[in-house]
Amino acid sequence: MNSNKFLTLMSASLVGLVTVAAAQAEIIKVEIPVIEKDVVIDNAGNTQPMWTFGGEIPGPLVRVKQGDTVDFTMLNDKDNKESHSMDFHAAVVDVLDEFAPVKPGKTKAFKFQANHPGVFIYHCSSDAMSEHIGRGMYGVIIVDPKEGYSEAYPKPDREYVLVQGDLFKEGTKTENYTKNEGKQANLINGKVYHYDPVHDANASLALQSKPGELVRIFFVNAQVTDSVAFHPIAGIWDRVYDNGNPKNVSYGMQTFMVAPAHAAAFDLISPKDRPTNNAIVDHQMKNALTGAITVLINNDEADPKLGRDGNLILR
Ligand SMILES: [Cu+2]
Repeated sequence: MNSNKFLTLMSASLVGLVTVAAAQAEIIKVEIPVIEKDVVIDNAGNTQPMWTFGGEIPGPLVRVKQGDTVDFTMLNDKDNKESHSMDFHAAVVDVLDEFAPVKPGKTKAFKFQANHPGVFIYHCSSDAMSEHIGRGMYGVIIVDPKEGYSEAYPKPDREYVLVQGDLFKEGTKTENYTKNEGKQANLINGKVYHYDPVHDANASLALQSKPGELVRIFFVNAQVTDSVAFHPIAGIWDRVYDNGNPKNVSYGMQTFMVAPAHAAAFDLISPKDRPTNNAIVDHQMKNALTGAITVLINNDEADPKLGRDGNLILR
């Protein structure tokens, strides 16, 4: 075979491979408006002026699989006062280009390929980033591994997303957000004691599972400055996947430190033979006792709709 012919055959088979890979990966359109508005921040219905992705804290959950391309568009609502931006931690791009802020009434669009599996924060990175994050501009993107589930990364019975954020006092100045001064409470998925009927009589939600089920919690620390010491009281993390990547696994963990703007996936398996409850806390008590406690109820009456079919962030 002459070398030209060989090269032609080689490139033909490479094209074939590329086509097969491309057929599996998808382009996922994600459109999120930025809205500055009063948001309910506790179970009693109190509100505070916040800045949001999509009108809620955290913003909408984005879920893609490894290799997919995210085709993202952000509209900074014309009634807003601030410039805003989008920083996807799952993206490898140019901070001065894709993550640049846009003024009210303007749109920002960019694409990126999600090449690393895991759970990642997204947040606004406009100046001062401390205030934009501190006022609620964050959310979660899950990039499922291209291999799917395996012995190393078993299919869970239920999945939940928990995002811990700060609640600063209304009227906090920009420089105080940066110094972490004026923090009033902790938000779990946007509300103080959101899923804790033990500490808050107004709480109407808790995480639920049946005894023996594998519950996977995608946890994101969206606080401006504080780390989170993530611990399931009356349980042990069966496995922790740092950054949510199945290759970064630790077994039998009690407490796992999650840095600001970091995330991990946590597997919890309750006893099969009895109903139990867990209090999932930030074991830094200054945070737990100001809102960062989540109750997981394990019993046979668990609602089959919770933690399934895309219902990962209970609102
Ligand atoms: Cu912003």
